[in-house]
Amino acid sequence: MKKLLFALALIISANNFSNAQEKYGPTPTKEQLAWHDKEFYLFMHFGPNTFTDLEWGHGSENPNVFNPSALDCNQWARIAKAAGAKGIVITAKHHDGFCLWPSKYSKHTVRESSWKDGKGDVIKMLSEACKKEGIEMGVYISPWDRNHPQYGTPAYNDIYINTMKELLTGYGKFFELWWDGANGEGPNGKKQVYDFTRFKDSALRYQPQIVIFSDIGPHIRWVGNENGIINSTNWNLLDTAGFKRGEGAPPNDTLNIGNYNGKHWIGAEADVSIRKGWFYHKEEDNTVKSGKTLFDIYLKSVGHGGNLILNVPPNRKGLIDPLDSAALMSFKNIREQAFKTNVFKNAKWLTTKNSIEIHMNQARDFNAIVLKEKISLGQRVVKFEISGGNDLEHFEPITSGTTIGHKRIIQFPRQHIKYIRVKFTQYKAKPIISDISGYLISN
Ligand code: FUL
Repeated sequence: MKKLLFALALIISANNFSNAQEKYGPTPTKEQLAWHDKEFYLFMHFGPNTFTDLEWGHGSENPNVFNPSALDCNQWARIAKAAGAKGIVITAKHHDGFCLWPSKYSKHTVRESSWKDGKGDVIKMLSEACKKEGIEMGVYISPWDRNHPQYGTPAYNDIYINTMKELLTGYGKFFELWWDGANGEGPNGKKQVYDFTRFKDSALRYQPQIVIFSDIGPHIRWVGNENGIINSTNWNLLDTAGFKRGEGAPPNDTLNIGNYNGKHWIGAEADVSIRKGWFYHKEEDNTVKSGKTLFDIYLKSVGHGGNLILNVPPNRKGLIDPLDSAALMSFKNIREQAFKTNVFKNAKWLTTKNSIEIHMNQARDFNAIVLKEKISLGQRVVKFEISGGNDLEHFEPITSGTTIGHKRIIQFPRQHIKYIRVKFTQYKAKPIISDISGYLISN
């Protein structure tokens, strides 16, 4: 009886694991927090490469090659929404310099193409479509420009800023700005010395809420591979001093794991394409990943505390290909099915300084636990162990893990038990767990 009363006294509400609700170490800004909550969104590579079957256009392509026969951004946004994606990030300008909007600062744009007699604007159409569907939008603006005559001269830094300004002030709010790390030669064989400090200050002046991606942030980082996989140990922290974007970036495994004691909160965004290439190529139709493969990637990106940006490149018609949309819907169904029934839903939480126990009123089948840390107060858990049983006196080990962060999906062999304990065996500060749930995921 005494034991029971003690246990009851420890039952506290879900998001109140610790009373010491003080920040520990670097913490995310409110924009970064909102970004973490998006978890999954689409990437779209679209432009002359779609029509020339290149991955890196030369910048000397005839703009007339860009001529989608049935472009429909509403179809993109509809499919994104139906797939559960929170937004679309589009290559407004890739390395070939071609602008999907009629930029004043370039002569290599949709205006120079015969598509819609040079009167089209993909960015406008997409921003309207996203608004209509209630999803968000972001832009990839490649600093590397293989077309612009000024590339490789200081003047190009101003041109890049003006180009950003047009996009960031003309089409409503964007949630994300994407800077890839590639930096090659321009049309005159020169390389550019980018003024990223000015680029960043300008972007944030035009859209203070925007979250900027690059190898090293400032807000979110690359994960060191293009397979969509984040290490199971994932710190949202990174040291950036002395590092550059592109060739001067930290080693890929550092980007994949983060820095244990990193000075800045820079979350991980896993990028991957649904197909072999980033742009649509008909001969890669047989490389479209299955819903099951995409779910596996999801478990290793979102399930490892980061976000997943999944590239779904429109085809030459200017539509998401039926093969890709079918895979997206299968992915969505697998996700929904997997996380439909939280077996811990009506269970009691019992917490101590360094553990959480879940007491269900009967044994249930499950093979996955989802843990969330209250990251607004910092990332704290270093290691945990999960055990359980049907008798409070006899718990057997089930599995163990390392970091948690925004979300950690832990899988293990199927259990049929009533009691579960997550013990935090190493932490930087008192763990604050905002949620715990259990699922039976079919494989
Ligand atoms: C890289 C680029 O070089 C690829 O073409 C692609 O856009 C990928 C997402 O980023 O840096």
